[in-house]
Amino acid sequence: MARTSTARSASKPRGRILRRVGLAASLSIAALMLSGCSINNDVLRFGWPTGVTEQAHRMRELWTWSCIAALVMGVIVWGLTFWTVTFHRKKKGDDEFPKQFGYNVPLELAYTAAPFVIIAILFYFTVVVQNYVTENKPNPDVTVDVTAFQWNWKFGYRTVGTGPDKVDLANHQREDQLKQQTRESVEHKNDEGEPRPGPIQGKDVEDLGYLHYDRVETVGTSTEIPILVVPTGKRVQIELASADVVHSFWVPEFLFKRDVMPDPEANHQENIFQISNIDREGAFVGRCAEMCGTYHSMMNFEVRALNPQRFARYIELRKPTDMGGKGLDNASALTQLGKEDPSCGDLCSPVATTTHPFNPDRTYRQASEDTTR
Ligand SMILES: [Cu+2]
Repeated sequence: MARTSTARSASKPRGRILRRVGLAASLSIAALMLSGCSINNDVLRFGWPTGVTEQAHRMRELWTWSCIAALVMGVIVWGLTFWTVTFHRKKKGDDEFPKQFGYNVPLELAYTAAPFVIIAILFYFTVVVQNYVTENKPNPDVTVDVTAFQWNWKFGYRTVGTGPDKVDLANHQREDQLKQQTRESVEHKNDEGEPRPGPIQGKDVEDLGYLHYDRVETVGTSTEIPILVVPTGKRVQIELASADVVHSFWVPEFLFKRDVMPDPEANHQENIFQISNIDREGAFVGRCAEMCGTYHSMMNFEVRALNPQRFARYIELRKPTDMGGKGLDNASALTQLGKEDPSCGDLCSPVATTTHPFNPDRTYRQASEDTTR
């Protein structure tokens, strides 16, 4: 009898504590949910870097909601742990252990099933976002060829515009020529005069007939960082290929990188991806993210996002004269654009503003802060 009344009197403050803890937890969750309308703030980024593409924003939302889900689970687990160690400990003077819950089948089934449900939910949303990020839609506004080589980049415009305004800038003549040449020069014959398979998927390493060439190209050198100019607010398709070893195209602000393989088709690689929308003008550094040899660390480039009007003018300035353009190179076109549109400022700088050429002298030994850029 005495024991029951003690338990009843103890249950009052205990109930109050539990109610307060419950209230605090639901208030915090409600605060998080309400701020979900604008979850793009520093706290709810949970350390996620700032991206500039729609794809990057979708990945960040997945990260934010995953963190919130993990925190909710954390609060529940911490709450249960706290509740157990506080209210279900062996009391002083008690001869027996508190009630034990070992081998409680429904309970054990529940906490075995719960993690699977959580994994299934996380998996579902991950697949949804991943499908969005890797989705390629027909008729992108701009198609860019990216060719990686030891140790720099070549950017070319394959098509610009859509529908009747679409301009084909591919250099088909050069591509056909190259295919013909490489086929002739690399044809291997065995002693009986029959074709002999080469070392890469039956092709010779010298067979570069898969590479794309365009009539407007920007090639990086050891003294010039290549700049890839693209429009904001437009769907940009990027087609990757390497002229030698495996490289990787990485623009940190896109929060996306993809390996750049030689002969992607023969290597069964999906070498095409799209950026549905770059949401602001700016200069963004790009890097090779695959260890590709001696000067790998120097394989930087810059993405310059310009508004569609500026981009259209840039393409006009760069287009070959026989296509009605001015036939300027990248630096001259940007300089000219800056002259015509002084408000362009650094966006029209003829040289990269986010990184600079490295010293390719292998005997150069002086450490400098610059090497970290
Ligand atoms: Cu590389």
